[in-house]
Amino acid sequence: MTRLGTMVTVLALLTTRLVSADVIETSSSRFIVVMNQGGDVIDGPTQVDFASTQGLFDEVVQSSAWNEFHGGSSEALQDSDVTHGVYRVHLEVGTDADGGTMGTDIATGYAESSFELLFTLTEATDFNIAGTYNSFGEINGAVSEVEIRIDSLGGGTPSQVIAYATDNCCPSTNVDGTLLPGAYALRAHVLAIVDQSFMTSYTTSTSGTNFTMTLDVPQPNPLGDMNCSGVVNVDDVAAFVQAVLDPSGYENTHPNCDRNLADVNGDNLIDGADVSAFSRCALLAECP
Ligand SMILES: [Ca+2]
Ligand SMILES: [Ca+2]
Repeated sequence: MTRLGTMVTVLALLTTRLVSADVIETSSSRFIVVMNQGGDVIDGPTQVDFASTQGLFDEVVQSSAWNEFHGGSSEALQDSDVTHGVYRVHLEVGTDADGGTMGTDIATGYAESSFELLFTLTEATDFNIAGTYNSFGEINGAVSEVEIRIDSLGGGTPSQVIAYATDNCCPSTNVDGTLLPGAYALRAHVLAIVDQSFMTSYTTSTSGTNFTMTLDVPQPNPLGDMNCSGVVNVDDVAAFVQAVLDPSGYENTHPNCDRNLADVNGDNLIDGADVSAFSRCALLAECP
């Protein structure tokens, strides 16, 4: 091999080694649904869906159905927030057939809240999942269930259940692990069902979970961090001005930084309209 060839090979190896572990969040699916029947009155199903790669989903749905003798009510909520490498999931459901006449007719309730995030890891990556989960009610037609799992979607580490409970109040989980490169789904759901026509005991059923999954991947630099130091402060002013006024000059002086971070006001343009938002962030620590 020529000397030049050797240098190219060494450079290529160095470049490869410099690629750090990262995660690509590809899609998410989240929903909540409730329904009730009290005697001949039916309410629902009412369902709210949210499909997006990232972002906050914060919704509650309720349902109730009553007639003169029979009734039930249900509630489901989800407050989940997907940011790069950090997935915060809070799911709660409950259903109550207590208004019915036990054992004589139908009072039923159903509530479910589900979270799914698909992601791909480019290298072996450490993770932590910490939080609580609980369920109450599983007898003669009442069902409560909570599950948190990581499913392999091809390659990588095999699927694993992080937490599962039915009729078990309030354990907690704090799991560390490593996921090999591959495609995965983080899935969590909580479910509560009552059917009072079979009921001799519980007339309510609840379940819930509140946990955060954290992947050990680099966090992106914040908006306005024009010198890629990880923080936005007065040291970014000169680079910000250059990024706005002289794009090619900025890319020459900061080849490893992202000029798009100058779009501090988030309108997909990098121009003078970003100056006041940048100044508030860099000088007053009032960042978007
Ligand atoms: Ca900076
Ligand atoms: Ca802008």
